[in-house]
Amino acid sequence: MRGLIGLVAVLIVAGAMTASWAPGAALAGDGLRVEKPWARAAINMTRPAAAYLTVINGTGKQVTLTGVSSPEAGMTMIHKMVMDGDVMKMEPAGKIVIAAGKRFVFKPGGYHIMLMHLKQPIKEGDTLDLSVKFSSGKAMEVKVPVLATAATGPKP
Ligand SMILES: [Cu+2]
Repeated sequence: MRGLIGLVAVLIVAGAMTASWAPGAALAGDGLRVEKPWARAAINMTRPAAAYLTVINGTGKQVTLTGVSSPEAGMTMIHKMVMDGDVMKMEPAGKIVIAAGKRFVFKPGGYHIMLMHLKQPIKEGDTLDLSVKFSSGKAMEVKVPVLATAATGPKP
């Protein structure tokens, strides 16, 4: 009898874990969420891949995104696109401050996550693991579907 109760408890815990991990979303508690993660495949291993996502700050206070890492990339940077005369170029974005109740969108032509020094090919259909880090010390682990090299985003 005791064995049966133990099994039921394990099943309840497993069910709760599945419920909090909706596809494409990650939770770090306290209302911090990531939505619509996606990545652009790398043309080959010497070229970077890029990842995009939306961070929603429902915590009620300002949060600071300090960096991103991935086991698939030797180096990961947050870049932003800026105009230099009439040439668009990218530069390190530094820390990203997100006010309470606001969302921050990474997208092509704007802020993006650059995955460099790839350890394996990143191809369409793969899933990347991204860890999004915050100044609170919290990190969100995000599963990122990889789309084609010329993709402009997931289908709505
Ligand atoms: Cu870049």
